[in-house]
Amino acid sequence: MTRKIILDCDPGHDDAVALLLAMGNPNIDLLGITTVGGNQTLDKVARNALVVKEIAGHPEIPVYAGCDRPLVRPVEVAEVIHGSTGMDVNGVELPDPSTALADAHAIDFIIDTVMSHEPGTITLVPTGPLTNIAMAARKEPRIVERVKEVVLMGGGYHEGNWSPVAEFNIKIDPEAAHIVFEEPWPVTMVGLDLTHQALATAGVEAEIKALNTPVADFVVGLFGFFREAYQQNQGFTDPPVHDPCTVAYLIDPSIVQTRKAPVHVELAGALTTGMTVTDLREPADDTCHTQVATKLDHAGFWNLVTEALKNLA
Ligand SMILES: [Ca+2]
Repeated sequence: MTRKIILDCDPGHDDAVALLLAMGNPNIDLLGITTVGGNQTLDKVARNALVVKEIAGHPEIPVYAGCDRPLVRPVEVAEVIHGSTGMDVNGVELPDPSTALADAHAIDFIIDTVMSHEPGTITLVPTGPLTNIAMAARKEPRIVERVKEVVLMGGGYHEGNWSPVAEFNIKIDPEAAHIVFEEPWPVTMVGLDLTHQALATAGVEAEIKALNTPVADFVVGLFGFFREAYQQNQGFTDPPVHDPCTVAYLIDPSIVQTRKAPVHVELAGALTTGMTVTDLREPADDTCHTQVATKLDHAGFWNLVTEALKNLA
C-alpha cells in the first residue's frame, strides 16, 4: 500500500537520507517537502532540500519554505553537527539547484494538502523542529482529525543530545512540540532511543559506496562529514542516521518496534526543558494516542535505504 506523506524537514545530513529513502521507495508517495529552520537557518535548509531532490533526479517534487524561527524562543542552529551550510559533505561537489522554491508557505501547503485529500490518507513526517506542524494545527484545527498519523523524529524516553535529557528538534522549539504531542492525532515518536541504533557503520558505508552512483557518492560524502562531527561532539564512533527511521517505519513497521506510552513535553524545567517525558508504566490508558519507537532492525533498515538508492540511480 502506497503511503502519501509530507516530509517536513531541516536538511541536514540525516534529513537528506530520509528524503532519498522517501523518493526511492515505491511504497512512499512524497507529495511535497516542507522546510523549517532547525539544523541551519531556513534559507540554507530550504536550498539544501532543492539540492537533494536535484541529486535524486526528482525535480518535480515541490519544496515549500516554512517557519524561520521557533514559536517563542530564539533561533538556535546545530552548526557543530551539520556544518556552515547545514549539509556539509566530504569530497563531493554539490550541484546548484535548477528549481526554485514553490510559491506558498509550508504551513498553507500542509493545510491545503490535508484538507483536499480524503480524511485518513495523509501522513505527516516531521524530521526537524515542530514549528510548521504546530502552526498548521493552530491555523486550521480540522487537519488534526484528518491526518492519518504523525511520525516524527525527535525526543527520546531515556536519551538526550542537546541537553542531558532533551533532543535537538524538541529542545529548540519545545512549545511547538508540546502542541504536536497534545493534539489527539496518532503520534509516533521516533526518538534517540531508536535512532541511536541506526548507525552508519563502516560496513554500511562500504555497501553504499559499492553502488558507485552519484547518489551513493553523495550519501558517502554526507556520512564522512557526519561521522567526524559525531566523533568530535557526541562521542560516537559511527554516526546515527536519525531521520530516515521515520520513513522506514512507514514502509515496513516490522523494522521499527514501538510501544504505546503517554508523552508530554517539559516546558518549565529548571534543567529539563524540552524533555519528552514518557510514562512507561504499564498499561497505557486506552485513550493514549502516542507511541514510542524502541528497537530497530539495523540490517533491515539499511537494506531499505540501499534499495532506495539503487532505485534512484
Ligand atoms: Ca532533521
